[in-house]
Amino acid sequence: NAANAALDYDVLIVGAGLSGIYSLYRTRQLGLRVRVLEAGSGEGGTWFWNRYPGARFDSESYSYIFSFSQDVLDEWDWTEHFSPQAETLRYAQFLTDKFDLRRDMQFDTRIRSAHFQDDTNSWLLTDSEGRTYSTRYLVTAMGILNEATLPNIPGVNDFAGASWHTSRWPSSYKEGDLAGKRVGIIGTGATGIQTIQEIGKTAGHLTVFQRTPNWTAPLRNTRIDEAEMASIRARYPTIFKQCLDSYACFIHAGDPRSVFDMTPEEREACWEHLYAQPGFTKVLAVSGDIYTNREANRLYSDFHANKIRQRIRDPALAAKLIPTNHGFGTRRVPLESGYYEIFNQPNVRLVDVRENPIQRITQRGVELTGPLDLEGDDGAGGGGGGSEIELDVLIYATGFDAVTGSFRAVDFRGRGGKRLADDTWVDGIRTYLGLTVQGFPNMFMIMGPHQMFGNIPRSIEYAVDWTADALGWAAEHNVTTFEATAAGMDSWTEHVHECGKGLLANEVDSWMTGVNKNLAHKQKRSMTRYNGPAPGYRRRCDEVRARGYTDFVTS
Ligand code: NA7
Repeated sequence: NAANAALDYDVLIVGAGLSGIYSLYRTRQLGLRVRVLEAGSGEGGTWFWNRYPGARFDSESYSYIFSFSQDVLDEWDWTEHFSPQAETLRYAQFLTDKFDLRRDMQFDTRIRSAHFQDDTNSWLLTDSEGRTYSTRYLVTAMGILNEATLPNIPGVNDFAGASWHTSRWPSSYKEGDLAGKRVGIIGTGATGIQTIQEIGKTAGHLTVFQRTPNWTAPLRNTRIDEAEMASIRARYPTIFKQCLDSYACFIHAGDPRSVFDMTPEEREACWEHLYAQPGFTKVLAVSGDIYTNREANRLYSDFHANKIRQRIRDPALAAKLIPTNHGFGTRRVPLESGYYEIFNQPNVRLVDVRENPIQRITQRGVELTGPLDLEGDDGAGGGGGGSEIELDVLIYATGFDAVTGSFRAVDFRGRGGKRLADDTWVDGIRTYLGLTVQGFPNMFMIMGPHQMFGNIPRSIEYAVDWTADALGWAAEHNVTTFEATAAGMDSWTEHVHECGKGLLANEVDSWMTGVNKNLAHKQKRSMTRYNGPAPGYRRRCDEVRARGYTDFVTS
């Protein structure tokens, strides 16, 4: 219609990661005028940006991708059970090429603001170059781990050597280039662990600055040969069905027994068996009470603590690598390949910065508050006071302003100029279905807060399908405003909080509970994700669609 024709686009999608790729594919099928705006110089999102050595899935490759196209399932081969970054990036590029999506993608375009226009019921986006884009509908596909954060340590910009955040690994720095270098890395989350176990193999000397050890367990990655890929391909329908039926969309079903239904011997045998399996088996195929009952969690944590002790030669070092302030699985459990063994190597040293805090980053390296416990010559100045560890390369594996970070980095303004992060969410995140926000009409969030964070591609696929159906319905009904209600948002938000009750993970600081100690606005926990079962989440959203979107105000 004429009102739509006055706008540049029917739909703008911010982000060309997996969410943006599938959103474009589905929106184009609706015959709408659509464009993807992406800050990077290519598609792939997470897999475009995170190129640090060792970056890979720790979910089975063939379960952690899209199911929507039989052609893609038929044509694409996975070469490893847990795909490395380069292969996953190629998968994103393969999708883009296959469906000829690139002609509607605009790269090197960083959106700075998105303002709802009350008079025309449309969105006006502005990029960092000052260019503007108008659209009826806005789809955010910005990812949940996108805004990198550096540590709030004095002197963070003073280091004179080479330095970067893991999500900005320079293409000029290949793995072998660290050979002979004195390398430091701050952070031992999923990213730090993958990086450390890889660069520890070649770095001349690696110092790991650890504030909180994380629970981690073996990934057990192996290659997939042609015959196995054929068998996986034949099982795709079963694999996706298993994912859809399970709590968090993974292929591993939980153990219906309570930890206390088993004798200590049965438990040990069961956990040993799971520990020997690849992937998240040891995280997800366990008894559910491990994540809700303190005693059950303690027993399982003790099991894993023993495993760590068995793998580290020096008991004092093992003690530093065993988490004490949170139980197993109450933070995201990264999976590793030789992580603990790396610390047995003479070229790798662990510095516990809880015990010996970092005073500042200097021109030459990292200055600690106390003296270093020296074993051999490691270039650190000892003495009675602080100590400086000299480095050639300093890597920040310090994480992200997760989930809401992208909604802060872009200045989102809804009706009446109301801000998203700083007004609507200032006292806690509020959404309707994790897909929409009252006061922000015509805006749909793919992987926004209050979404399922389990198997992310499964969540993306559902959120995009739901959104595309809503867009199709709106186009068909000549709808120019589609907005959640305040009551809907309140009751949904209450439901999300209700689902999160009793989960030990919600009593622990982590990016999943909205905490980032480097950021002033992220000191308190918040409910960032949907904690209920995925089938229940989908049922609720399906019902809203089946009712004909009567939960929304449309006109
Ligand atoms: P995470 O999991 O948020 O980890 C960040 C790490 O950096 C963590 O060990 C932090 O310690 C550490 N950190 C952050 N700031 C500091 C300062 N100032 N001093 C010392 N140490 C610090 O991010 P990742 O990138 O590893 O992983 C994010 C997700 O990406 C991951 O879960 C996967 O799903 C993919 P802390 O624990 O806060 O004490």
